[in-house]
Amino acid sequence: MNLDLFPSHDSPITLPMIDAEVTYFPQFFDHTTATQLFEALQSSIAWQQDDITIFGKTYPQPRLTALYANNSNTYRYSNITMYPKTFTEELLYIKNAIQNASAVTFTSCLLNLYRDGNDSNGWHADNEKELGTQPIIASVSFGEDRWFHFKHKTNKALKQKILLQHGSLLLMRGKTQECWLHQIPKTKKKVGPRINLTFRIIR
Ligand SMILES: O=C(O)CCC(=O)C(=O)O
Repeated sequence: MNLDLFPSHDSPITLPMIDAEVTYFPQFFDHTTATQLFEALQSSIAWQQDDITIFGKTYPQPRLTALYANNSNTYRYSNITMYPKTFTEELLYIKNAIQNASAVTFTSCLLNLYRDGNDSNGWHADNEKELGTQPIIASVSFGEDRWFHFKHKTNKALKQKILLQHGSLLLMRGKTQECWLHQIPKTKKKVGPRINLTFRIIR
């Protein structure tokens, strides 16, 4: 199965995936609000570029990142330890909006800034032990549209991809992180910056 989703309407879409619970809200924030939030985040967030070590080789991470939270819990992945800063006004506004929609209270937000089509996020699952079992991840996108790919961990025939649009929300729950990997691939298309926020519960 390889259904490419390119939503053209505003109501939530449940992605047709087994072993997963993924819902996409194309226009969670309206265009004007999303643009204001994108611009505010681009300038107010303390963006950093870390080195990552994969299979013993060290590279600059192909995007900028930041971690914000309402506790001091760190987040470790790919040999990086991130230390959170306190939520900003804009982050609290976004967090409240997604908490109202999802009925989940998040502690932390990992942000990614993809500067252009060369920036990417390789295949992974959000399954670090500090996220607990069956983590709920609320992923908000602002700026340039980018494709988000899923592949099933054991059944190679199962794939899915969805275009993450300006102002959208993607909610991942249940067995999604246990059974699927996801990525934001590089693109050869000339694209501008995109900011992604993944709200999580980090204990
Ligand atoms: O940029 C995205 O939409 C994905 C971000 C992501 O997978 C992550 O931060 O773990």
